[in-house]
Amino acid sequence: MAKRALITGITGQDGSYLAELLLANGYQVFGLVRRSSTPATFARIKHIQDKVTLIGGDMSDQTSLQNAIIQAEPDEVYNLAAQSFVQTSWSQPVFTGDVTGLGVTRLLDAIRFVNPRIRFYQASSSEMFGKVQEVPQRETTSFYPRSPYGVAKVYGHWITVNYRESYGIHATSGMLFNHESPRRGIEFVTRKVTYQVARIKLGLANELRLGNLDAQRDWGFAGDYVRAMWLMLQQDEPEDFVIATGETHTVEKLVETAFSHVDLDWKQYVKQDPEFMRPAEVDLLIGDASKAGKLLGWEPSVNFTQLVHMMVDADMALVKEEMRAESVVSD
Ligand code: NAP
Ligand code: F7E
Repeated sequence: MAKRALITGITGQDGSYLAELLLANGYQVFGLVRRSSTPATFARIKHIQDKVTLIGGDMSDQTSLQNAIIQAEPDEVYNLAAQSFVQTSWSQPVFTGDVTGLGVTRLLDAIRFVNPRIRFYQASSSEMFGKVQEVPQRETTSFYPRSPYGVAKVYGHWITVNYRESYGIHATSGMLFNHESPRRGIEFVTRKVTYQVARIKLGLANELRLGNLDAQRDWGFAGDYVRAMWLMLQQDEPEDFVIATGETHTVEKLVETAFSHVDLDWKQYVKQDPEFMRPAEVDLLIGDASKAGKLLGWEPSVNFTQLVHMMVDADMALVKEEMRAESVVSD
């Protein structure tokens, strides 16, 4: 019989890649979606919407989570739903704590009541390492979060460990470093850069306003990282894993790589803007995924330069499409 999986956050970047992967692996896929007052377009999962079952619910609502689990009868639950933008977590700290932190407990408790044999994946984050206590960061590195988002993710991590130890649930925390793709939200720095590079190249814009160019991140490809999530739930025993490329680059290097891919000099277009600086910064992230390599056989297939080029190429095609659509409307 086909395995069944419930994905919270199915409409997000990772949710869409994970749904594709699970469908390809023969799963019956269910996804939790929030109500919206405007017609929901579900842009990232449009191409697979007839193959998945969407269930209404919200991470802040216990009843809806319990109902989703009763309805989906999943073998595996992947908790990807979160208020995931670090900058917003300073302006909406309580909401972030509720959805990104407490939401994990709501979901785990629903699993405990409905069927504690369900396997559970928690989308933990390198933001938990924050002001890093060790370089590179590994599973045993102490946490020092630097944002309300990072603090909420530390809570989500420990409640996952706690439900594993208290109730014997097959619960895993995947500590994933930044991962990106052409489906990345436009507010995150990689996509903000690649989309604006395309607009500048095509004559629609003439500057790119950014915050801290010195921050260093370990950026990988989202398609590789959802494969690691699935592998974690196929292990006999639940364990926590760091997923990362083991390479780090500055935001400035990201900018330079993106602009030079379309033969532009970034220095002519990039302006620093205090609006995009954070109250507390995570200066350096670089992960050691050797445990995942050894136990899961996981390794990344896309490197930094390939990732940036992939995203610039996709945004060049997207902006051209937007220009065509615009000219049809104005005709
Ligand atoms: P994303 O694109 O921002 O997607 C977040 C998803 O969560 C969306 O489907 C969103 O639904 C949903 N969501 C938000 N609030 C919700 C609520 N109250 N109830 C139900 N659903 C809600 O994030 P992502 O990049 O795919 O990341 C997936 C997960 O991994 C997140 O938990 C994130 O914090 C974590 N993570 C991400 C990275 C990374 O580099 N991408 C690294 C480590 C950990 P709407 O479409 O309705 O907004
Ligand atoms: O920022 C700097 C910014 O917003 C990366 C989320 O998926 O990964 C993500 O969190 C860096 C930071 O991602 C701008 O200060 C400079 O140092 O792309 P970001 P993030 O904060 O690292 C982790 C692992 C997650 O778990 C999160 O959910 O880039 N930066 N100038 C900027 N960042 C943004 N967004 N915009 C700028 O203009």
